[in-house]
Amino acid sequence: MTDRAPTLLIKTDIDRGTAWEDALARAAPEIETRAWSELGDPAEIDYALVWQPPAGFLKSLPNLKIIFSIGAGIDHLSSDPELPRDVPVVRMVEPGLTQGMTEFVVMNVLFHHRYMLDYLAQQARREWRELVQIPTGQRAVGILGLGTLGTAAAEALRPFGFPLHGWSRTPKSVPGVTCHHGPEGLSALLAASRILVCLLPLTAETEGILNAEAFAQLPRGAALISVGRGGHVVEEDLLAALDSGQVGAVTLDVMRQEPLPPESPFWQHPRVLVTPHIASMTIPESAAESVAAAIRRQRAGQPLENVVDFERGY
Ligand code: NDP
Ligand code: OXD
Repeated sequence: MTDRAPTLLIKTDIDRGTAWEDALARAAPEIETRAWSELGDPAEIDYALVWQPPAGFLKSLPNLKIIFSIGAGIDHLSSDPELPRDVPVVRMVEPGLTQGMTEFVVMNVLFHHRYMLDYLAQQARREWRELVQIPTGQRAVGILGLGTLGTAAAEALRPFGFPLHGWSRTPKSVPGVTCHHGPEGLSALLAASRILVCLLPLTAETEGILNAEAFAQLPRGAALISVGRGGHVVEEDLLAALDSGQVGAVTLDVMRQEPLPPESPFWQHPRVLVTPHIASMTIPESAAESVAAAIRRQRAGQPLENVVDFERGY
């Protein structure tokens, strides 16, 4: 037995100074935090809070009790062939991350609904021209993924009056949303969606789901907001759909290769808005509460929430 404090190792995504350490000291003063650069004895690490740890690293921590993903997505962990499968992985569910994604989705739905790509192009040409605006009631929005983030986005979009559709793996009921599920429910969602938002996790089943077949089922000129993972999009198919006008406008926040290579045609495409995977970010101040709550549950022998099921892939 040891009386040392339970220790949490932190490997962050971007440099946030001591934001995580400070937030965890407030939320869980009983936990010792250790920065990535101060690992010390691997046997002393009880918990790891990580984004893109080097493959094989987590296996080298013999007393690990929980792996916390700093992101909602866990593909940065499941891609590690040596990820210890006997240690629960908890994905990030925290109000700051949800709020950020909600803001980004609402902003981009409104951006495309109000033809802002066209107006930016007109401004570049010094062209003063009004485009005929349709009401929100005539612009259905389809959301692929009705989980934490997709549901929050749908709830935030509801007051604007867009007809809303959502798609999940299992049946769902979300007020004000026509819910579809399973492979058999996908076509109906696509056929309805004048704006399509992808908020799916990247799994074996969802890889490449935004392909030529899917684009062909959208109403002509539909907009796409891709905020799940770059691996959902078959990039050549998207370029072809843009060139034919089948897809009319796109927001791409996530890419197959990040950073997006300089030679990518998406950078210069007049119908594409590129953002560098910033749709949302985990906020240490609010996320520390979720991490602290999970550690307390584990220490009290209670079941953990938001544990990744590697069979289903998310
Ligand atoms: P959740 O696990 O809460 O929700 C995932 C949703 O996708 C669920 O509704 C699930 O269905 C559905 N789903 C999964 N597989 C399938 C399938 N094969 N067919 C149909 N539906 C499926 O995840 P979050 O909402 O928290 O996050 C979603 C994703 O958003 C993350 O995995 C990440 O990739 C991305 N993300 C991107 C960010 C960015 O900055 N761009 C920031 C944060 C997240 P069911 O409800 O039946 O389980
Ligand atoms: C996430 C992300 O998965 O930031 O949370 O992409």
